[in-house]
Amino acid sequence: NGKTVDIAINSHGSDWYWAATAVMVCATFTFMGLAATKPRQHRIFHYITASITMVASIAYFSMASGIGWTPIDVEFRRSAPQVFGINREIFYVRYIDWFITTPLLLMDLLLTAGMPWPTILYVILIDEVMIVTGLIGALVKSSYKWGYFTFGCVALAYIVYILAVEARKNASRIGPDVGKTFTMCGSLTAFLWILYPIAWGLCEGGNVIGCDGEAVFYGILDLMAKPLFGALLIWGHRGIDPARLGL
Ligand code: RET
Repeated sequence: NGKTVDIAINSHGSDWYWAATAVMVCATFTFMGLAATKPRQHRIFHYITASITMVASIAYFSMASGIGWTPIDVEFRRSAPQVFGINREIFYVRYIDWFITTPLLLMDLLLTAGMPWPTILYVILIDEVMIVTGLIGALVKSSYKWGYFTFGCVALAYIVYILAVEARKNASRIGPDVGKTFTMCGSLTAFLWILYPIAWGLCEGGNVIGCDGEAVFYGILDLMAKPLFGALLIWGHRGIDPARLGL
């Protein structure tokens, strides 16, 4: 489509997206390999974490190949004429990835904190609301997109509250090692997740950053929120018996 902004997709796709795909694939095999070194009843966090990077591998493979996006009309922006055409690439495949992987990330964290199932399921529902409102907002042309964005931000505020207050309390009650692992992975998550709506506002929302900038911004966030997060979580669980978490 000649009217969209150049996102460096050519005969072999996008190098940056291919590099991120490679990292996601390597992380998946590493987490699966580590699972194989443990007895079956000690593999739950390996399985969840490997699933996260597995799904991300396919999402990044799609984006690297120039698949999974649609052009959406954007507003003219005199201050940043370089970043827009008549329309802009919106990678809806990101949201399919997030719809599957953000609940798994929350399961990693909330199971570590030993939270009860009803709470976990409710937080996951709110998380799905956040992702779906983000997708709809990205596809809406008019300024109503900011209404969807606001719903998503309220959902995120609730999730961050559960992580920062309720789950943290629960984790430290189980033991100092569990508390430490949860605090490390939970803080990283709370910090990174708050940056996603900022990226959204500058990319899909306000069209302030171009498509290459979007690829780098979301890409770095995704690499820290999935492979780095996963490595820290699995490392944190090295001395923790899942039976102590009720698993
Ligand atoms: C959106 C826009 C609507 C408002 C909010 C958002 C938050 C998204 C988040 C995404 C996290 C993704 C992760 C991916 C893993 O790699 C949907 C951008 C609040 C928090 C962790």
